[in-house]
Amino acid sequence: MPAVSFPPSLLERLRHADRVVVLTGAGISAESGIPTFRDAQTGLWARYALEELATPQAFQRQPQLVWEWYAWRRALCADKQPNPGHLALARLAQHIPQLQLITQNVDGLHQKAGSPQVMELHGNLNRFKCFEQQHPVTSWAETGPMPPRCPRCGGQVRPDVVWFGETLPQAALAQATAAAQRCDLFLSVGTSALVYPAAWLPQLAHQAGAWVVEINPNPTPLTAWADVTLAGPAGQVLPALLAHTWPAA
Ligand code: BJW
Repeated sequence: MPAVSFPPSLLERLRHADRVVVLTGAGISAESGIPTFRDAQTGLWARYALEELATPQAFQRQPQLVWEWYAWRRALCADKQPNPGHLALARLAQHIPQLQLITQNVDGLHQKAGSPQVMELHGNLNRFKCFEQQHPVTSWAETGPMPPRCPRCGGQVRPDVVWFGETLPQAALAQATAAAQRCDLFLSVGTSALVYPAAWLPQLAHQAGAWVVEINPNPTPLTAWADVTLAGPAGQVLPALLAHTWPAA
């Protein structure tokens, strides 16, 4: 990675910020070995169109295919560990009086890294509910048909993630929106900023007067108007940003 330079004004703002919001996407977990979604070669959607996998209609059409895709992803994520980017964000919480970490990721790596109060906008791969009634489901017989059946209503079990066309958890979204509207600094890390409503959050923060900082090796729709762009992998940029901001820590 070419050396990323940190504008002194950014370091100063971060050092004195009371309220920081961090929004993460799949890119922060790339250095842990979890593929992102939209990479044309290696992305999670390289083999299938997203509408074949990440919509309620796809599950209704081909429940077994969708179930197996998520089972494959659960297995892929099971042994993955937080990388220096996740760990730096967990440490950031110790410096900032009010830090809200909002993630679009479903892999649980921020929690594994020790970040407090992680807000999951798109659910979690390791949580399940039934398709019809949303009953939480925690276990099933591995020998039966897949997807398994809900013990309460007999409906098909699905991962508790948010598919296209589904609403996000409303309380979390309201809290995320409020946090974006009153933060001093908004960090967008490892997201293509293409998927709404998450992609609105940095825009709301910007409109409310916060500085928006993007960390991503590739340009996104945010790059054109972000106050600072740090072009590089999160696992390198975030630890360096902390080291420059709090050199003695
Ligand atoms: C690195 C790196 C490194 C690589 N370091 N970076 C308004 C306008 C337009 C459309 C809509 C709108 N409102 C709603 C919509 C429709 C739709 C939408 O947004 N469509 C767009 C695609 C156009 N949104 C929805 O349907 C949402 N629901 C909703 O709004 O409900 C109300 C409603 C319903 C019906 C009609 C209208 C309104 C739900 C969205 C749910 C998204 N779900 C998924 C799947 C979750 C489950 C699963 O994991 O399978 O969430 S889709 C997928 O995309 C996943 C991700 O969380 C999400 C975002 O992707 P992310 O994280 O940004 O990953 P990538 O791969 O795109 O990017 C990775 C980035 O990392 C890249 O930029 C790399 O460069 C970078 N990177 N290495 C740092 N080392």
